[in-house]
Amino acid sequence: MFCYQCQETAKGTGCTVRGVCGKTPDVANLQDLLLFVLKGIAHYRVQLRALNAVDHTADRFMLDGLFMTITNANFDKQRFIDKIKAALELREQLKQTFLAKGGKIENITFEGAHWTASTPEEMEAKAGNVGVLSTENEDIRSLRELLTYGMKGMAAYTEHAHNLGHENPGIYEFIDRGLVATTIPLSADQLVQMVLECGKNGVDAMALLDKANTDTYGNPEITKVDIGVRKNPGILISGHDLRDLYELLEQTEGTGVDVYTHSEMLPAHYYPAFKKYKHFAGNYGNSWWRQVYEFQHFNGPMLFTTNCIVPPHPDANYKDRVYTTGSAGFPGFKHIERKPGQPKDFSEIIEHAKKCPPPEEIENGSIIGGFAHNQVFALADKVVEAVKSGAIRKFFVMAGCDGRMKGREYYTEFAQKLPKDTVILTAGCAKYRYNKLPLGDINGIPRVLDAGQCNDSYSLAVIALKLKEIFGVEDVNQLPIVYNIAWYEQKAVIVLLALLYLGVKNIHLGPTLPGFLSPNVAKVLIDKFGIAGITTADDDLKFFLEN
Ligand code: FSO
Ligand code: SF4
Repeated sequence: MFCYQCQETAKGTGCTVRGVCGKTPDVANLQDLLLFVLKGIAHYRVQLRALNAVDHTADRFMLDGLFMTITNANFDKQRFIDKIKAALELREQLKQTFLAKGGKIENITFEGAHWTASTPEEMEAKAGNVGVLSTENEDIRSLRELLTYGMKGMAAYTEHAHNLGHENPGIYEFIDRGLVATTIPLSADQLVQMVLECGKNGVDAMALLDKANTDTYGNPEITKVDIGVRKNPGILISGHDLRDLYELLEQTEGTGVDVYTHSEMLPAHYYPAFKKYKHFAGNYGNSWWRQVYEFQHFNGPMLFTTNCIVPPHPDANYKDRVYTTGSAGFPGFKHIERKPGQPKDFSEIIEHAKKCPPPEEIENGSIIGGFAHNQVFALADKVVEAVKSGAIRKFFVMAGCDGRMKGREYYTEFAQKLPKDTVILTAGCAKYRYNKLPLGDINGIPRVLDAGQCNDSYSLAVIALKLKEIFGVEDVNQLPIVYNIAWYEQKAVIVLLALLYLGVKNIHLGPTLPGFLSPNVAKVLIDKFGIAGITTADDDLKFFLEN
Protein backbone atom coordinates (compact mmCIF):
# COMPACT_ATOMS: atom_id res chain seq x y z
CA MET A 1 0.00 0.00 0.00
CA PHE A 2 0.95 3.60 -0.38
CA CYS A 3 -1.28 6.40 0.85
CA TYR A 4 -0.40 10.01 1.61
CA GLN A 5 -3.77 11.66 1.28
CA CYS A 6 -4.17 13.01 4.81
CA GLN A 7 -2.29 15.17 7.27
CA GLU A 8 -1.43 12.27 9.57
CA THR A 9 0.38 10.27 6.91
CA ALA A 10 3.32 8.33 8.35
CA LYS A 11 6.46 10.47 8.75
CA GLY A 12 4.72 13.16 6.68
CA THR A 13 5.54 11.19 3.54
CA GLY A 14 3.26 8.17 3.20
CA CYS A 15 1.71 5.18 4.97
CA THR A 16 3.22 2.03 3.54
CA VAL A 17 2.60 -0.71 6.09
CA ARG A 18 -0.72 0.26 7.63
CA GLY A 19 -2.47 3.60 7.80
CA VAL A 20 -1.99 5.80 10.83
CA CYS A 21 -5.79 6.05 10.51
CA GLY A 22 -5.98 2.25 10.91
CA LYS A 23 -6.55 1.48 7.24
CA THR A 24 -5.21 -1.98 6.44
CA PRO A 25 -3.08 -2.58 3.32
CA ASP A 26 -5.72 -4.76 1.65
CA VAL A 27 -8.37 -2.04 2.06
CA ALA A 28 -5.92 0.68 0.95
CA ASN A 29 -5.14 -1.27 -2.21
CA LEU A 30 -8.81 -1.97 -2.92
CA GLN A 31 -9.52 1.75 -2.56
CA ASP A 32 -6.87 2.35 -5.21
CA LEU A 33 -8.49 -0.27 -7.42
CA LEU A 34 -11.91 1.30 -6.97
CA LEU A 35 -10.47 4.64 -8.05
CA PHE A 36 -8.83 2.94 -11.04
CA VAL A 37 -12.19 1.55 -12.21
CA LEU A 38 -14.00 4.85 -11.46
CA LYS A 39 -11.48 6.56 -13.70
CA GLY A 40 -12.27 3.98 -16.37
CA ILE A 41 -15.98 4.77 -15.99
CA ALA A 42 -15.16 8.48 -16.22
CA HIS A 43 -13.55 7.91 -19.62
CA TYR A 44 -16.81 6.50 -20.98
CA ARG A 45 -18.86 9.22 -19.33
CA VAL A 46 -16.75 11.95 -20.92
CA GLN A 47 -17.16 10.31 -24.34
CA LEU A 48 -20.87 9.67 -23.82
CA ARG A 49 -21.43 13.26 -22.74
CA ALA A 50 -19.87 14.38 -26.02
CA LEU A 51 -22.35 12.09 -27.77
CA ASN A 52 -25.18 13.55 -25.66
CA ALA A 53 -25.81 10.13 -24.17
CA VAL A 54 -24.54 10.31 -20.61
CA ASP A 55 -26.56 8.26 -18.15
CA HIS A 56 -27.41 10.26 -15.04
CA THR A 57 -28.24 7.24 -12.94
CA ALA A 58 -24.47 6.78 -12.56
CA ASP A 59 -23.88 10.30 -11.13
CA ARG A 60 -24.57 9.21 -7.60
CA PHE A 61 -22.45 6.09 -8.02
CA MET A 62 -19.40 8.21 -8.86
CA LEU A 63 -19.90 10.43 -5.82
CA ASP A 64 -20.32 7.52 -3.47
CA GLY A 65 -17.30 5.68 -4.87
CA LEU A 66 -15.07 8.68 -4.28
CA PHE A 67 -16.57 9.40 -0.87
CA MET A 68 -15.88 5.84 0.31
CA THR A 69 -12.14 6.38 -0.21
CA ILE A 70 -11.90 9.52 1.93
CA THR A 71 -9.77 9.21 5.04
CA ASN A 72 -11.51 7.46 7.91
CA ALA A 73 -14.80 6.95 6.08
CA ASN A 74 -14.84 3.27 5.24
CA PHE A 75 -12.62 0.43 6.44
CA ASP A 76 -14.85 -2.42 5.29
CA LYS A 77 -13.08 -4.62 2.76
CA GLN A 78 -16.26 -6.38 1.63
CA ARG A 79 -17.94 -3.09 0.82
CA PHE A 80 -15.02 -2.22 -1.47
CA ILE A 81 -15.14 -5.59 -3.18
CA ASP A 82 -18.89 -5.15 -3.75
CA LYS A 83 -18.42 -1.61 -4.98
CA ILE A 84 -15.68 -2.61 -7.44
CA LYS A 85 -17.91 -5.41 -8.72
CA ALA A 86 -20.77 -2.93 -9.23
CA ALA A 87 -18.36 -0.48 -10.85
CA LEU A 88 -17.19 -3.10 -13.34
CA GLU A 89 -20.82 -3.88 -14.23
CA LEU A 90 -21.66 -0.22 -14.63
CA ARG A 91 -18.57 0.36 -16.75
CA GLU A 92 -19.56 -2.53 -19.01
CA GLN A 93 -23.03 -1.04 -19.53
CA LEU A 94 -21.53 2.33 -20.39
CA LYS A 95 -19.10 0.68 -22.77
CA GLN A 96 -21.98 -1.05 -24.57
CA THR A 97 -23.87 2.23 -24.90
CA PHE A 98 -20.70 3.88 -26.14
CA LEU A 99 -20.24 1.19 -28.80
CA ALA A 100 -23.91 1.31 -29.75
CA LYS A 101 -23.58 5.05 -30.29
CA GLY A 102 -20.76 4.42 -32.73
CA GLY A 103 -17.96 5.22 -30.27
CA LYS A 104 -14.49 4.02 -31.17
CA ILE A 105 -13.02 1.87 -28.44
CA GLU A 106 -9.46 2.56 -29.62
CA ASN A 107 -10.01 6.17 -28.50
CA ILE A 108 -9.95 4.97 -24.90
CA THR A 109 -6.53 3.64 -24.01
CA PHE A 110 -6.61 3.90 -20.20
CA GLU A 111 -6.28 0.42 -18.72
CA GLY A 112 -8.94 1.04 -16.07
CA ALA A 113 -11.49 1.32 -18.86
CA HIS A 114 -10.83 -2.27 -19.93
CA TRP A 115 -9.31 -4.34 -17.10
CA THR A 116 -11.77 -6.68 -15.48
CA ALA A 117 -12.05 -9.30 -12.73
CA SER A 118 -14.67 -11.72 -11.57
CA THR A 119 -13.34 -12.79 -8.17
CA PRO A 120 -12.04 -10.94 -5.09
CA GLU A 121 -8.71 -12.74 -5.57
CA GLU A 122 -8.31 -11.29 -9.06
CA MET A 123 -9.15 -7.87 -7.67
CA GLU A 124 -6.60 -8.15 -4.91
CA ALA A 125 -3.96 -9.37 -7.32
CA LYS A 126 -4.37 -6.18 -9.34
CA ALA A 127 -5.05 -3.78 -6.46
CA GLY A 128 -1.45 -3.36 -5.32
CA ASN A 129 -0.28 -2.12 -8.73
CA VAL A 130 -2.65 0.70 -9.60
CA GLY A 131 -2.09 3.17 -6.77
CA VAL A 132 -0.45 6.54 -6.34
CA LEU A 133 3.06 5.31 -7.10
CA SER A 134 2.11 4.08 -10.54
CA THR A 135 2.71 7.68 -11.65
CA GLU A 136 6.49 7.92 -11.74
CA ASN A 137 7.18 11.64 -12.06
CA GLU A 138 6.77 13.07 -8.57
CA ASP A 139 5.42 16.44 -9.70
CA ILE A 140 2.83 14.93 -12.02
CA ARG A 141 1.94 12.46 -9.26
CA SER A 142 1.59 15.30 -6.79
CA LEU A 143 -0.72 17.29 -9.08
CA ARG A 144 -2.78 14.25 -10.03
CA GLU A 145 -3.29 13.44 -6.34
CA LEU A 146 -4.02 17.04 -5.36
CA LEU A 147 -6.72 17.03 -8.04
CA THR A 148 -8.04 13.63 -6.96
CA TYR A 149 -8.22 14.61 -3.28
CA GLY A 150 -10.00 17.84 -4.15
CA MET A 151 -12.56 15.82 -6.10
CA LYS A 152 -13.03 13.38 -3.22
CA GLY A 153 -13.91 16.28 -0.92
CA MET A 154 -16.16 17.75 -3.60
CA ALA A 155 -17.89 14.39 -4.05
CA ALA A 156 -18.62 14.19 -0.32
CA TYR A 157 -20.30 17.60 -0.24
CA THR A 158 -22.15 16.95 -3.49
CA GLU A 159 -23.47 13.66 -2.13
CA HIS A 160 -24.96 15.37 0.95
CA ALA A 161 -26.66 17.87 -1.36
CA HIS A 162 -27.87 15.02 -3.58
CA ASN A 163 -29.41 13.36 -0.52
CA LEU A 164 -31.57 16.46 -0.18
CA GLY A 165 -32.52 16.48 -3.86
CA HIS A 166 -30.13 19.25 -4.92
CA GLU A 167 -27.86 18.68 -7.89
CA ASN A 168 -25.55 20.57 -10.20
CA PRO A 169 -24.72 18.63 -13.38
CA GLY A 170 -21.64 20.81 -13.91
CA ILE A 171 -20.03 19.16 -10.90
CA TYR A 172 -20.56 15.65 -12.29
CA GLU A 173 -19.14 16.80 -15.60
CA PHE A 174 -16.08 18.20 -13.88
CA ILE A 175 -15.51 15.09 -11.77
CA ASP A 176 -15.55 12.89 -14.88
CA ARG A 177 -13.18 15.20 -16.71
CA GLY A 178 -10.97 15.57 -13.65
CA LEU A 179 -10.70 11.81 -13.15
CA VAL A 180 -9.76 11.38 -16.80
CA ALA A 181 -7.17 14.16 -16.44
CA THR A 182 -5.34 12.05 -13.87
CA THR A 183 -4.89 9.24 -16.41
CA ILE A 184 -3.70 10.99 -19.55
CA PRO A 185 -0.35 12.60 -20.35
CA LEU A 186 -1.04 16.21 -19.38
CA SER A 187 1.73 18.69 -18.65
CA ALA A 188 2.23 20.09 -15.15
CA ASP A 189 0.74 23.40 -16.33
CA GLN A 190 -2.34 21.69 -17.68
CA LEU A 191 -2.77 19.84 -14.40
CA VAL A 192 -2.39 23.09 -12.43
CA GLN A 193 -5.24 24.49 -14.54
CA MET A 194 -7.36 21.46 -13.66
CA VAL A 195 -6.55 21.96 -9.97
CA LEU A 196 -7.73 25.57 -10.19
CA GLU A 197 -10.87 24.47 -11.97
CA CYS A 198 -11.35 21.97 -9.20
CA GLY A 199 -11.40 24.92 -6.78
CA LYS A 200 -14.13 26.57 -8.83
CA ASN A 201 -16.20 23.42 -8.70
CA GLY A 202 -15.47 23.19 -4.99
CA VAL A 203 -17.11 26.59 -4.53
CA ASP A 204 -20.07 25.34 -6.57
CA ALA A 205 -20.32 22.16 -4.49
CA MET A 206 -20.24 24.03 -1.19
CA ALA A 207 -22.77 26.57 -2.49
CA LEU A 208 -24.99 23.69 -3.59
CA LEU A 209 -24.81 22.04 -0.19
CA ASP A 210 -25.39 25.36 1.56
CA LYS A 211 -28.54 25.82 -0.51
CA ALA A 212 -29.65 22.24 0.06
CA ASN A 213 -29.19 22.49 3.82
CA THR A 214 -30.72 25.95 4.24
CA ASP A 215 -33.64 25.41 1.82
CA THR A 216 -34.51 22.20 3.62
CA TYR A 217 -33.80 23.02 7.25
CA GLY A 218 -33.72 26.84 7.38
CA ASN A 219 -30.86 29.25 7.94
CA PRO A 220 -28.60 28.55 10.93
CA GLU A 221 -29.19 31.03 13.75
CA ILE A 222 -27.41 31.90 16.98
CA THR A 223 -27.91 28.93 19.27
CA LYS A 224 -26.80 27.85 22.70
CA VAL A 225 -26.04 24.13 22.63
CA ASP A 226 -26.04 22.08 25.80
CA ILE A 227 -22.95 19.90 26.29
CA GLY A 228 -24.20 18.02 29.34
CA VAL A 229 -26.48 14.97 29.48
CA ARG A 230 -30.08 14.10 30.30
CA LYS A 231 -31.60 11.12 32.03
CA ASN A 232 -32.95 9.16 29.04
CA PRO A 233 -31.01 6.66 26.96
CA GLY A 234 -29.47 8.30 23.92
CA ILE A 235 -28.18 7.82 20.38
CA LEU A 236 -25.05 9.69 19.39
CA ILE A 237 -24.97 10.75 15.73
CA SER A 238 -21.72 11.78 14.05
CA GLY A 239 -20.60 12.84 10.59
CA HIS A 240 -22.11 15.47 8.31
CA ASP A 241 -25.36 14.23 6.74
CA LEU A 242 -28.34 16.32 7.83
CA ARG A 243 -30.95 14.15 6.14
CA ASP A 244 -29.81 11.17 8.18
CA LEU A 245 -30.14 13.28 11.30
CA TYR A 246 -33.61 14.43 10.27
CA GLU A 247 -34.82 10.88 9.73
CA LEU A 248 -33.32 9.77 13.03
CA LEU A 249 -35.02 12.62 14.89
CA GLU A 250 -38.35 11.82 13.26
CA GLN A 251 -38.10 8.15 14.16
CA THR A 252 -36.92 8.67 17.74
CA GLU A 253 -39.61 11.22 18.59
CA GLY A 254 -41.82 9.92 21.39
CA THR A 255 -39.70 6.80 21.95
CA GLY A 256 -38.03 8.01 25.14
CA VAL A 257 -34.65 8.02 23.37
CA ASP A 258 -32.70 11.28 23.15
CA VAL A 259 -30.44 12.22 20.25
CA TYR A 260 -27.02 13.79 20.82
CA THR A 261 -24.56 15.06 18.23
CA HIS A 262 -20.87 14.21 18.12
CA SER A 263 -18.08 16.20 16.43
CA GLU A 264 -19.11 17.55 13.01
CA MET A 265 -22.83 17.04 13.65
CA LEU A 266 -22.75 19.84 16.27
CA PRO A 267 -23.86 22.55 13.79
CA ALA A 268 -27.14 20.70 13.21
CA HIS A 269 -28.32 22.34 16.44
CA TYR A 270 -28.17 25.72 14.70
CA TYR A 271 -30.88 24.85 12.12
CA PRO A 272 -34.44 25.94 12.93
CA ALA A 273 -35.97 22.69 11.61
CA PHE A 274 -34.16 20.58 14.20
CA LYS A 275 -34.92 22.82 17.16
CA LYS A 276 -38.50 21.66 17.32
CA TYR A 277 -37.45 18.19 18.48
CA LYS A 278 -37.52 18.26 22.27
CA HIS A 279 -35.45 15.09 22.45
CA PHE A 280 -32.60 16.63 20.42
CA ALA A 281 -30.57 16.86 23.60
CA GLY A 282 -27.20 18.44 22.83
CA ASN A 283 -23.62 17.89 21.76
CA TYR A 284 -21.65 15.17 23.50
CA GLY A 285 -17.87 15.18 23.52
CA ASN A 286 -15.41 16.76 21.17
CA SER A 287 -13.86 16.28 17.76
CA TRP A 288 -13.71 12.93 15.97
CA TRP A 289 -10.47 11.51 17.34
CA ARG A 290 -11.66 11.78 20.95
CA GLN A 291 -14.33 9.16 20.18
CA VAL A 292 -12.20 6.34 21.54
CA TYR A 293 -12.60 7.83 25.01
CA GLU A 294 -16.02 9.44 24.64
CA PHE A 295 -17.85 6.46 23.14
CA GLN A 296 -16.81 4.35 26.17
CA HIS A 297 -18.83 6.76 28.32
CA PHE A 298 -21.80 7.45 26.11
CA ASN A 299 -23.40 4.10 26.98
CA GLY A 300 -25.86 4.13 24.05
CA PRO A 301 -25.39 3.37 20.35
CA MET A 302 -23.53 5.61 17.92
CA LEU A 303 -24.37 6.28 14.27
CA PHE A 304 -21.72 7.39 11.76
CA THR A 305 -23.20 9.13 8.74
CA THR A 306 -19.72 9.88 7.29
CA ASN A 307 -16.11 10.00 8.46
CA CYS A 308 -14.24 10.28 10.78
CA ILE A 309 -14.20 6.74 12.21
CA VAL A 310 -11.40 5.63 14.51
CA PRO A 311 -11.03 1.84 14.67
CA PRO A 312 -12.03 0.81 18.21
CA HIS A 313 -9.47 -0.69 20.53
CA PRO A 314 -9.89 -4.53 20.66
CA ASP A 315 -11.34 -4.32 24.17
CA ALA A 316 -13.37 -1.14 23.72
CA ASN A 317 -16.72 -1.54 25.47
CA TYR A 318 -18.64 0.11 22.64
CA LYS A 319 -17.66 -2.02 19.62
CA ASP A 320 -21.08 -3.64 19.34
CA ARG A 321 -22.89 -0.33 19.70
CA VAL A 322 -21.68 1.36 16.53
CA TYR A 323 -23.71 1.68 13.31
CA THR A 324 -22.77 3.21 9.98
CA THR A 325 -24.78 4.51 7.07
CA GLY A 326 -24.12 6.16 3.70
CA SER A 327 -20.53 5.92 2.50
CA ALA A 328 -19.22 5.07 5.97
CA GLY A 329 -18.34 1.53 6.99
CA PHE A 330 -16.29 -0.56 9.36
CA PRO A 331 -16.06 -4.35 9.60
CA GLY A 332 -18.23 -5.50 12.50
CA PHE A 333 -20.28 -2.30 12.68
CA LYS A 334 -23.87 -2.72 11.53
CA HIS A 335 -24.54 -0.87 8.26
CA ILE A 336 -27.91 0.73 7.55
CA GLU A 337 -28.75 1.25 3.86
CA ARG A 338 -31.51 3.37 2.38
CA LYS A 339 -34.15 1.49 0.42
CA PRO A 340 -34.86 3.52 -2.72
CA GLY A 341 -37.46 6.21 -2.18
CA GLN A 342 -37.83 5.56 1.56
CA PRO A 343 -36.49 7.03 4.76
CA LYS A 344 -33.69 4.96 6.30
CA ASP A 345 -34.98 2.46 8.82
CA PHE A 346 -33.34 3.27 12.15
CA SER A 347 -35.62 0.99 14.21
CA GLU A 348 -32.80 -1.39 15.15
CA ILE A 349 -30.58 1.34 16.54
CA ILE A 350 -33.55 2.84 18.41
CA GLU A 351 -34.45 -0.51 19.99
CA HIS A 352 -30.78 -0.95 20.86
CA ALA A 353 -30.72 2.45 22.58
CA LYS A 354 -33.77 1.61 24.70
CA LYS A 355 -31.82 -1.21 26.33
CA CYS A 356 -28.86 1.04 27.21
CA PRO A 357 -28.28 3.21 30.28
CA PRO A 358 -28.31 7.00 29.77
CA PRO A 359 -25.03 8.68 28.81
CA GLU A 360 -22.48 9.42 31.49
CA GLU A 361 -21.74 13.11 31.94
CA ILE A 362 -18.24 14.03 30.76
CA GLU A 363 -18.78 17.79 30.50
CA ASN A 364 -21.49 20.29 31.29
CA GLY A 365 -22.46 23.80 30.31
CA SER A 366 -23.09 25.09 26.83
CA ILE A 367 -21.44 26.46 23.71
CA ILE A 368 -22.69 29.03 21.22
CA GLY A 369 -22.71 28.79 17.44
CA GLY A 370 -24.82 29.39 14.37
CA PHE A 371 -22.89 32.20 12.67
CA ALA A 372 -23.38 31.17 9.07
CA HIS A 373 -23.74 33.87 6.41
CA ASN A 374 -27.39 34.71 6.98
CA GLN A 375 -26.99 35.21 10.72
CA VAL A 376 -23.80 37.23 10.30
CA PHE A 377 -25.50 39.42 7.69
CA ALA A 378 -28.25 40.07 10.23
CA LEU A 379 -25.52 41.31 12.59
CA ALA A 380 -23.63 43.14 9.86
CA ASP A 381 -24.26 46.65 11.25
CA LYS A 382 -22.90 45.65 14.62
CA VAL A 383 -19.86 43.93 13.11
CA VAL A 384 -19.08 46.80 10.74
CA GLU A 385 -19.43 49.29 13.56
CA ALA A 386 -17.06 47.25 15.72
CA VAL A 387 -14.49 47.19 12.91
CA LYS A 388 -14.84 50.90 12.20
CA SER A 389 -14.51 51.86 15.85
CA GLY A 390 -11.46 49.64 16.23
CA ALA A 391 -13.20 47.36 18.74
CA ILE A 392 -12.45 44.52 16.30
CA ARG A 393 -8.93 44.79 14.96
CA LYS A 394 -8.72 41.58 12.96
CA PHE A 395 -10.59 38.41 12.09
CA PHE A 396 -8.81 35.08 12.14
CA VAL A 397 -10.29 32.35 9.97
CA MET A 398 -9.33 29.18 11.82
CA ALA A 399 -11.60 26.77 10.00
CA GLY A 400 -10.76 23.20 9.05
CA CYS A 401 -10.16 19.97 10.86
CA ASP A 402 -8.90 18.69 14.13
CA GLY A 403 -6.62 15.67 14.47
CA ARG A 404 -4.53 13.67 16.87
CA MET A 405 -1.17 15.23 16.21
CA LYS A 406 0.44 16.83 19.25
CA GLY A 407 1.36 19.86 17.18
CA ARG A 408 -2.33 20.80 17.03
CA GLU A 409 -2.07 22.14 20.58
CA TYR A 410 -0.75 25.14 18.67
CA TYR A 411 -4.34 26.07 17.77
CA THR A 412 -5.48 26.18 21.40
CA GLU A 413 -2.46 28.24 22.37
CA PHE A 414 -2.93 30.52 19.38
CA ALA A 415 -6.61 31.12 20.23
CA GLN A 416 -5.75 31.77 23.87
CA LYS A 417 -3.03 34.25 23.01
CA LEU A 418 -5.00 36.21 20.42
CA PRO A 419 -5.53 39.79 21.63
CA LYS A 420 -8.99 40.58 22.96
CA ASP A 421 -9.81 42.81 19.99
CA THR A 422 -9.73 39.92 17.55
CA VAL A 423 -12.43 37.48 16.46
CA ILE A 424 -12.07 33.87 15.33
CA LEU A 425 -14.21 32.74 12.39
CA THR A 426 -14.46 28.98 12.35
CA ALA A 427 -16.09 26.00 10.67
CA GLY A 428 -15.33 22.28 10.72
CA CYS A 429 -14.08 20.17 13.59
CA ALA A 430 -11.00 22.41 14.07
CA LYS A 431 -13.17 24.47 16.43
CA TYR A 432 -12.94 21.91 19.22
CA ARG A 433 -9.41 23.11 19.90
CA TYR A 434 -10.80 26.41 21.27
CA ASN A 435 -14.61 26.49 21.33
CA LYS A 436 -14.80 25.79 25.04
CA LEU A 437 -12.26 28.42 26.09
CA PRO A 438 -13.63 31.47 27.93
CA LEU A 439 -12.68 33.92 25.17
CA GLY A 440 -15.52 36.36 25.88
CA ASP A 441 -17.13 38.76 23.44
CA ILE A 442 -16.70 42.17 21.81
CA ASN A 443 -19.75 44.39 22.33
CA GLY A 444 -21.90 41.27 22.47
CA ILE A 445 -20.24 39.58 19.46
CA PRO A 446 -18.69 36.29 20.66
CA ARG A 447 -14.96 36.05 19.93
CA VAL A 448 -15.45 32.62 18.36
CA LEU A 449 -18.02 32.69 15.57
CA ASP A 450 -18.83 29.16 14.46
CA ALA A 451 -20.39 29.01 10.99
CA GLY A 452 -20.91 25.23 11.05
CA GLN A 453 -19.39 22.16 9.42
CA CYS A 454 -16.25 22.19 7.27
CA ASN A 455 -18.44 22.72 4.17
CA ASP A 456 -19.75 25.88 5.84
CA SER A 457 -16.34 27.40 5.22
CA TYR A 458 -18.36 28.53 2.23
CA SER A 459 -20.23 30.81 4.64
CA LEU A 460 -16.96 32.32 5.78
CA ALA A 461 -16.06 33.07 2.17
CA VAL A 462 -19.49 34.62 1.56
CA ILE A 463 -19.03 36.75 4.70
CA ALA A 464 -15.60 37.88 3.49
CA LEU A 465 -17.04 38.84 0.10
CA LYS A 466 -19.81 40.79 1.82
CA LEU A 467 -17.29 42.65 3.97
CA LYS A 468 -15.33 43.45 0.82
CA GLU A 469 -18.47 45.03 -0.60
CA ILE A 470 -19.35 46.92 2.59
CA PHE A 471 -15.84 48.30 3.07
CA GLY A 472 -15.52 49.05 -0.63
CA VAL A 473 -12.13 47.38 -1.04
CA GLU A 474 -11.08 46.00 -4.39
CA ASP A 475 -9.50 42.83 -3.22
CA VAL A 476 -10.63 40.40 -0.56
CA ASN A 477 -7.02 40.30 0.64
CA GLN A 478 -7.23 43.94 1.71
CA LEU A 479 -9.67 43.05 4.48
CA PRO A 480 -8.40 42.65 8.04
CA ILE A 481 -8.79 38.85 7.79
CA VAL A 482 -6.01 36.35 8.44
CA TYR A 483 -6.37 32.73 7.29
CA ASN A 484 -4.77 30.25 9.67
CA ILE A 485 -6.36 26.98 8.67
CA ALA A 486 -5.94 23.45 10.02
CA TRP A 487 -6.38 20.51 7.68
CA TYR A 488 -6.72 16.78 8.05
CA GLU A 489 -8.46 15.07 5.17
CA GLN A 490 -9.64 15.62 1.61
CA LYS A 491 -12.64 17.81 2.41
CA ALA A 492 -10.17 20.33 3.75
CA VAL A 493 -8.31 20.03 0.43
CA ILE A 494 -11.39 21.14 -1.51
CA VAL A 495 -12.03 23.94 0.99
CA LEU A 496 -8.46 25.14 0.40
CA LEU A 497 -8.76 24.94 -3.38
CA ALA A 498 -12.10 26.78 -3.20
CA LEU A 499 -10.55 29.61 -1.18
CA LEU A 500 -7.69 29.85 -3.68
CA TYR A 501 -10.19 30.05 -6.51
CA LEU A 502 -11.96 32.90 -4.70
CA GLY A 503 -8.68 34.79 -4.71
CA VAL A 504 -7.73 34.40 -1.04
CA LYS A 505 -3.97 34.69 -0.66
CA ASN A 506 -1.43 34.03 2.10
CA ILE A 507 -3.32 31.17 3.70
CA HIS A 508 -1.36 29.51 6.50
CA LEU A 509 -1.90 25.80 6.60
CA GLY A 510 -1.06 23.49 9.47
CA PRO A 511 -0.12 21.65 11.50
CA THR A 512 2.06 20.43 8.60
CA LEU A 513 1.94 21.02 4.86
CA PRO A 514 0.50 18.11 2.84
CA GLY A 515 2.90 15.21 2.26
CA PHE A 516 1.49 14.84 -1.24
CA LEU A 517 2.90 18.19 -2.35
CA SER A 518 6.20 17.62 -4.12
CA PRO A 519 8.76 20.38 -3.54
CA ASN A 520 8.00 21.86 -6.98
CA VAL A 521 4.23 21.79 -6.54
CA ALA A 522 4.57 23.27 -3.05
CA LYS A 523 6.67 26.02 -4.63
CA VAL A 524 3.90 26.83 -7.14
CA LEU A 525 1.41 27.19 -4.28
CA ILE A 526 3.83 29.33 -2.30
CA ASP A 527 4.79 31.57 -5.22
CA LYS A 528 1.36 31.90 -6.78
CA PHE A 529 -0.82 32.03 -3.67
CA GLY A 530 1.47 32.80 -0.76
CA ILE A 531 0.58 29.53 0.99
CA ALA A 532 2.68 29.07 4.12
CA GLY A 533 2.96 26.69 7.04
CA ILE A 534 2.83 27.55 10.74
CA THR A 535 5.67 28.10 13.20
CA THR A 536 4.99 28.79 16.88
CA ALA A 537 1.86 30.47 18.22
CA ASP A 538 3.93 33.42 19.51
CA ASP A 539 5.88 33.99 16.30
CA ASP A 540 2.86 33.55 14.06
CA LEU A 541 0.77 35.91 16.17
CA LYS A 542 3.45 38.55 16.04
CA PHE A 543 3.67 38.15 12.28
CA PHE A 544 -0.10 38.23 11.69
CA LEU A 545 -0.65 41.26 13.88
CA GLU A 546 2.17 43.23 12.28
CA ASN A 547 1.26 42.41 8.69
FE1 FSO B 1 -13.65 17.01 10.56
FE2 FSO B 1 -13.50 14.43 9.84
FE3 FSO B 1 -15.61 17.99 8.46
FE4 FSO B 1 -13.38 16.17 7.88
S1 FSO B 1 -14.92 15.29 11.27
S2 FSO B 1 -12.07 15.96 9.63
S3 FSO B 1 -12.44 17.89 6.87
O1 FSO B 1 -14.29 14.53 8.21
O2 FSO B 1 -15.03 16.72 7.17
O3 FSO B 1 -14.20 18.66 9.63
FE1 SF4 C 1 -2.21 7.13 6.07
FE2 SF4 C 1 -3.94 9.15 6.02
FE3 SF4 C 1 -3.87 7.38 4.05
FE4 SF4 C 1 -4.82 6.69 6.46
S1 SF4 C 1 -5.70 8.18 5.00
S2 SF4 C 1 -3.46 5.49 5.17
S3 SF4 C 1 -3.40 7.86 7.79
S4 SF4 C 1 -2.26 8.83 4.59
